[in-house]
Amino acid sequence: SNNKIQVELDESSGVAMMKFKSPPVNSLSLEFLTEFSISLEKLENNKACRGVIITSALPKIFSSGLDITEMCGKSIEHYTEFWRAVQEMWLRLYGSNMVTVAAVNGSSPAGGCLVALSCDYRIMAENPKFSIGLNEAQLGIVAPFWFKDTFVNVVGHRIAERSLQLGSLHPAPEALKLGLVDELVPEEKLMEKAAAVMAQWLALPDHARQLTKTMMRKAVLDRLVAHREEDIKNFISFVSKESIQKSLRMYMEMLKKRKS
Ligand code: CO8
Repeated sequence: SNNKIQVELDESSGVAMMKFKSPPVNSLSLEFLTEFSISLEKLENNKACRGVIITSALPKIFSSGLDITEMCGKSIEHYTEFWRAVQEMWLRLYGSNMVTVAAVNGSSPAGGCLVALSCDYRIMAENPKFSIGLNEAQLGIVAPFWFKDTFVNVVGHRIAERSLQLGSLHPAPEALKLGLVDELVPEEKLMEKAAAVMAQWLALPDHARQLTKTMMRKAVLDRLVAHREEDIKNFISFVSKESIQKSLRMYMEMLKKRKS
């Protein structure tokens, strides 16, 4: 299927625009993740593409993170397939040879934050109603080690430690202060700014930039590659616990109640 993510490559600039369009909240379901990985792979293998800007086609939400329903009351086989798809997406995005810019035009909790953190540069709309962070602890779950590694590589150990323990969702201005995003711009300027940043990064020779990126990210990528099956087992045993299932169900109920 090719309908949850819009991809448009501008051959003249070598820049692809990738827009998440999976209402209501761009949650990262198995289907979404599969399409995301395939889209990235296609761009990666396309010589005409040197960079990708990732944003949301929905108002107010970049991505609500992993689809919680994929982690509730499903079979071991399903959890295995789902978790492999989460890993695959991250390995492709974090390890991408392309320049990746996240234009965060809405809230971006948990897995949504991971997507942004995995890019080379993050620009966020300056609306303080939009927040971003790895809030797993608030759901009674623990961010996997490679979520944590990615976070530490962006903000450093101390900020990551506090933010992860508290499961903080940081409003845009705070996210900027922490270095969780690189800059804030008025929402209507977001795409223009993303294009300008992309042009700046693409002004360098690809080869040197790519080798440098690999040098910076390889240790963290290799750690998941080396422990991939173990990480899946870990996820399954964690998510299969009745106490965790209960936390996730309560969290989903809280989301629904908050609405009315
Ligand atoms: N998964 C599934 N459904 C979701 C999710 C989600 N992540 N987020 C929202 N929804 C659903 C809501 O339940 C609601 O459903 P319905 O219409 O049937 O009631 C619908 O989407 C719309 O949501 P809201 O009404 O809440 O929309 P708002 O615009 O008011 O708010 C937000 C949007 C801010 C995105 C809000 O929905 C929110 O905070 N969502 C939860 C985000 C979150 O905490 N995600 C964490 C997911 S966990 C993760 O990504 C990493 C897990 C790592 C694994 C650890 C090992 C176990």
